[in-house]
Amino acid sequence: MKKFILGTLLSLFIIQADAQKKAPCLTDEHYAEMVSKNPELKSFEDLSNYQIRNAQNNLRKAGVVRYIPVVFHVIHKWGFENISQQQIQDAIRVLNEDFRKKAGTNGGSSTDAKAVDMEYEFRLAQYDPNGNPTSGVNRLYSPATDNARDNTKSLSIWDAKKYLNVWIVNTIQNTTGDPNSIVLGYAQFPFMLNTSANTDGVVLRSDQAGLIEIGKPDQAGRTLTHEVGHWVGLYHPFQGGCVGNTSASCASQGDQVCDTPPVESSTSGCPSSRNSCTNDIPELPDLVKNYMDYADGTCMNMYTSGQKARADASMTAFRALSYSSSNLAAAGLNTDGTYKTLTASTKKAPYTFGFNSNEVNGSGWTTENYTSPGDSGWNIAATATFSGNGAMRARNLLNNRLGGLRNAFCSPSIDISGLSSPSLSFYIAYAKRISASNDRLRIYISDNFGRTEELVKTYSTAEMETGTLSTSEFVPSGPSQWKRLTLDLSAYKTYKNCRIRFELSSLRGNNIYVDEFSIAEPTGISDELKNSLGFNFYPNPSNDKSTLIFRNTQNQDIQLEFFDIDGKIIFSENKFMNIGNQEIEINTQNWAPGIYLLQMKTSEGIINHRVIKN
Ligand SMILES: [Ca+2]
Ligand SMILES: [Ca+2]
Ligand SMILES: [Ca+2]
Ligand SMILES: [Zn+2]
Repeated sequence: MKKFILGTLLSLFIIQADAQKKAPCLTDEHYAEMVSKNPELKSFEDLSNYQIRNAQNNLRKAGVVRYIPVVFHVIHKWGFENISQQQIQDAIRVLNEDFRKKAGTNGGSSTDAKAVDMEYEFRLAQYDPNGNPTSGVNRLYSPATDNARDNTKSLSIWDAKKYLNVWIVNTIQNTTGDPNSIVLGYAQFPFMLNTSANTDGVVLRSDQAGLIEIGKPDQAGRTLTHEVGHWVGLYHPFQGGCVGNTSASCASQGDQVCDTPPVESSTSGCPSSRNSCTNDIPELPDLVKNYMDYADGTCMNMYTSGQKARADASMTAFRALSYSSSNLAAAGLNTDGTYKTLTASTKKAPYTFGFNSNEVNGSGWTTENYTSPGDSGWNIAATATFSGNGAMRARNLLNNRLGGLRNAFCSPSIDISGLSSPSLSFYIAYAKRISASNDRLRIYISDNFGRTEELVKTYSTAEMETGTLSTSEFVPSGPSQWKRLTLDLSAYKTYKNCRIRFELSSLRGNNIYVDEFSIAEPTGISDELKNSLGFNFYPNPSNDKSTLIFRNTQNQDIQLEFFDIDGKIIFSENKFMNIGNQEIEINTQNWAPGIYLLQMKTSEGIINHRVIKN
């Protein structure tokens, strides 16, 4: 594919740098393989190109943006290729900036008269094909993340007629014939959707997704821009070499786009000018900065109006469903590209979860271990608990290596909008392994199933530490080696789908445990109030009935409510009570076994109390 010869006296450095990215894109090889399996594809391509050529007059009006729902399938083997949601968001950012020629970016700064806003934008899906909530990212363990090809796609794919599928992988199989090549990505053309829907989409190396974390700066995140260029119907400008060089042939030869001059072979680096074909009429230099050539990502800055017309005709012919309003609605999007407002979660705060075996089924709690399978990531274990028979545990001691390991667990979505000042609390047990242990526990909050999230708090080792430094596995010996941490969530009190994610970033520390999660009105006040009012509820666990006692400080209304694990009120009473010691008998006979939250409101404040029904 690469024909131009570097001058013999050019430095080895340049030759090596060139060898490193000789085949950034495998789309042509992928297509050739598909044709070899199905030779009829070639005539279908010709027919499709004829159709696309003749459809280019019916273009969108400027200002009409097409939005495309996207899903990222992250195929990983517990390595750094299991990239974060934030890095995926960054990949989408670059993609949208390039497709929209956004001001302040490479594309926005292009002064080339041919450069256009493609008017496509991409959105992580909010619902999957079955209508289930999603962060738009689907993680799957498989060794097929190495040397990935189409076999990787079959592990996980959403309806290609409705979503752009992007597979994030560690490495891509190199079938270029050049062992020095590193393949960065490849895509499939729209005209193949009808015949090859189960391989449609983009395969991308994890280090090509965005610019943060493991995203490499050398291609500036634009490998995805290039591959999605193929996905909307564009060829390389060097397709066929110096053909399509006249006004009579430009629409049907080469890249079949007339305002891209023919290019003999792919461009590399960022040459200030290049003119690889001199047979074009009029004779023009190569568009070295075109996103569909192979210049460095930091160099690329434009799609042309001719490319936009071809993409539009291709998309209209083959992918119209993906940006239809019905499809956008199914993916949780409005036609203007904004996200549909979510209905409030059925789980409502006050909410409590104890990680115990009788609570786990249907609880909606998930682990998202990115870099450690098994025990060294988060799992519910009975080894040590603050209460009940389970707690979340990470045997972090086993992660004894330099930092960067990230492992997480997530609450279900909870409607916290009924609380006046929501407060998160949980119990933690943690010890260092060595004095230099420097683990971090980060608390993230999301109101949209984790698609976007905000960092609420980073806990240092000092803030987490409850046990003494030990080089053997830390197991808290009893309640004294646990402590309660609380976080004010008032800033998020409108959240109707509040999801809390605990992310442990390991750095040579010891094991860590979390138990007794709750989101309720501030429970610090509650605990003091319990003491001052002599509050008690017994027996707890309750069998058929229990008694609540407290000292009423004045003649007043007392409001009493019991919530189940989903935050649904199962008992409510508002009662005028006289000053003095009071007892209220609660009949729990008909309650399902499980965890309940008792909430008592007096003029002094709110008491939250966890109740167990046997
Ligand atoms: Ca051309
Ligand atoms: Ca030329
Ligand atoms: Ca527990
Ligand atoms: Zn390509």
